[in-house]
Amino acid sequence: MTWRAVVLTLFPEMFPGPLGHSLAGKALARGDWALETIDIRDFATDRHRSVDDTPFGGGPGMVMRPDVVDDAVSAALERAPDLPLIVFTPRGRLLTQRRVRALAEGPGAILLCGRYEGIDERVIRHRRMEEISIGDYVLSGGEPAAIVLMDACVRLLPGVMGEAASAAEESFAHGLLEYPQYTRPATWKDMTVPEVLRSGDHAAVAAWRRAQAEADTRDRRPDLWEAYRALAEAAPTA
Ligand code: 6GU
Repeated sequence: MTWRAVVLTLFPEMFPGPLGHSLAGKALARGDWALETIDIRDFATDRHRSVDDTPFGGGPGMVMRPDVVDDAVSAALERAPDLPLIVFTPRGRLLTQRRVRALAEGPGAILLCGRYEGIDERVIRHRRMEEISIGDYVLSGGEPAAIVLMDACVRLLPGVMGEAASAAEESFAHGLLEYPQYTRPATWKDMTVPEVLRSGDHAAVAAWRRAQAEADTRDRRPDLWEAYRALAEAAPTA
């Protein structure tokens, strides 16, 4: 069964964008996954085809109208009634590899991209949308977030990336950053690749990589390191 993404956006020309290239693009061409867009503006009802209006209570910018968004969502659900409905907003839960994995194992997703200062809260609640953010910074719209989510899911689909994907995914699932990588030449700009990586001693290589992953996680991501340590304390061989 083909993994399916239905994207609701005011900017359908932004898709497939980067997903039309590289491994995701090849998988798309093969039919390993499918991407459809729905132009939210097609559901505007007035002469000016307006999709947004000024916020109640005042403040800058515009808010996407609930009636127009709801009609666009209805059209998506008619096409794909069994897909989970996700809206991208910096107010959402942070996207995690765990959620990506679950979505990749499912049939796909309907992805609603908000623009401007947001979407009227009532349509989000009426449709019980799952609100997702991709990080603590502000984008001008949800489109890049939708591309991020699809990229993360598609690379996990069977046959898309093969062994490399599962290996990298496993490392993150263990809660540590990936170890650093090196290739030829062995010496470059006075920097030499760690001897152990060229030793052929697989156990020593594994130990070195593990130590590097732990040190880098401790230095760069104290949040991940704390969670990892808490887990290690509960189950010492994890
Ligand atoms: Cl999903 N949308 C917007 N507009 N900004 C974001 C985001 C989403 N995630 C992080 N920043």
